Amino acid sequence: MRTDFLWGGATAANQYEGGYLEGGRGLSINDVEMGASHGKKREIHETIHANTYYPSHNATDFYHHYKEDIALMAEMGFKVYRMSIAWSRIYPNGDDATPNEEGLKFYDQVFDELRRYQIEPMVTLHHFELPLALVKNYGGWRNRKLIDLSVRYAKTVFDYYKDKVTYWMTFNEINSIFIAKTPWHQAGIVYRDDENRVDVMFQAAHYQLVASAKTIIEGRKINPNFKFGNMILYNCCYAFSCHPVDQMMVHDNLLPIYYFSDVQVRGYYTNTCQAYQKKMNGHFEIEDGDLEILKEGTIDYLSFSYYSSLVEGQNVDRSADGNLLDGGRNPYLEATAWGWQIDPMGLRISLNLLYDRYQIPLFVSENGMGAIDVIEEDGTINDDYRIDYLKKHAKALKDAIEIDFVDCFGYAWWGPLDIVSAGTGEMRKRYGFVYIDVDDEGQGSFRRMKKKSFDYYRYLIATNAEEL
Ligand code: BGP
Repeated sequence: MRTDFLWGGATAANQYEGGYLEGGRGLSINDVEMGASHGKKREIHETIHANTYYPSHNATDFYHHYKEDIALMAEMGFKVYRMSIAWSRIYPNGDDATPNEEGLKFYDQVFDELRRYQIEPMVTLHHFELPLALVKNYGGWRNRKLIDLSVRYAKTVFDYYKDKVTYWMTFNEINSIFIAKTPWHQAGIVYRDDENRVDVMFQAAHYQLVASAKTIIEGRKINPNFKFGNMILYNCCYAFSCHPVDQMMVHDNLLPIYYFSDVQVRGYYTNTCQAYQKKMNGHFEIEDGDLEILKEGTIDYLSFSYYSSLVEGQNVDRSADGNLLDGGRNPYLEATAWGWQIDPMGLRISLNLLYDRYQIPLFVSENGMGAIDVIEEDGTINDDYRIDYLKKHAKALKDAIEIDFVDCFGYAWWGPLDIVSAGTGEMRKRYGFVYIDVDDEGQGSFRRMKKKSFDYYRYLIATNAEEL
């Protein structure tokens, strides 16, 4: 593997930080989302209800443990740590006249701590964490005003951290607006009875694409050395049979997956975008200047999340699950307890498909498996299943780089320390190499305990995956 390969991990503020009202932070959309047991929908409230558990309020308390946690990342040998900044820590209501100094200070201390261990921060500006006030006062991303409000927030943090952060990402899983069951996470939108839902979705998507491009244009003026990436949810999808119709169904399945990256890499709405607009009968307003902004504000690298693969076709058993996706069962693959099909070769295939399509550097910004971990009598946590998942996906990554000549410069394991599940709000769906003692009701000591996989990832990074 290339010696400068960035091994590391990834988290999101709303799933990890906690301290939801500390340091002047304002409420974000996650703070009114209840937890849910496996498989049920997370209930969204208008306001915070008394005596109700909201997983993001404390999450696993990075806010008070960041020094300890970053030391654990350093002990594993991390070269990069992908994290998000919560907009509502910087502008509590999203549109405040001045930024919240305590919020700026918190992340400044985090970046200084990372610097102590030569860990490169990679910062996501929008990871499903819209300030709640922007939903109430503007209607979320259905409102064009959010373009300039988000660019203003971005310029504030670009300016404040211009000497500490080089790698930035605009929107996490920007294509999830087309894939998730609701646009709440991605766009802070709750559909109104009188509106055309498809048009609202395409309009919000357009505003976010313009915002992403404008953010990049403005960021480059602040520091021309900034490296800007996007982040898409990638759906590795196989045709269930060699029937040509099944293959065409795979093609159609990928239209929303490529919709955003086509614009963010190429700088315009491609035929794929037009095909999806036509397929969905989606219409939206484009204002003068928008297309020029899209053309100029393209990205330097493409990042994506990959967890599992799915099957598409005329006669599939649609009982499989995945990251925001559902689809066909693959009889050749095992699945996690949450039904996500474990497919290391799928990561190699995805890297090839994305690199062939875009020919720009790639970064795996999320990969991992959620599992139920058990603490043995002797206090050990023997997560050999997680070691097996990591080992095989690292091998697939290495093959893509060394055999297929894909230009991939880094890999971030999702949730290197246990964090709250986005989909279900559960803690029992654990991803980490470090167990954090919090349960599905938010109770526990918050004590950090290394799992067996902690030493394996440290070994993998130390040997740069030479001995998989
Ligand atoms: C992606 C998000 C992450 C993370 C991941 C795993 O959609 O970018 O925030 O949550 O999914 O999903 P879950 O947490 O539901 O297991």
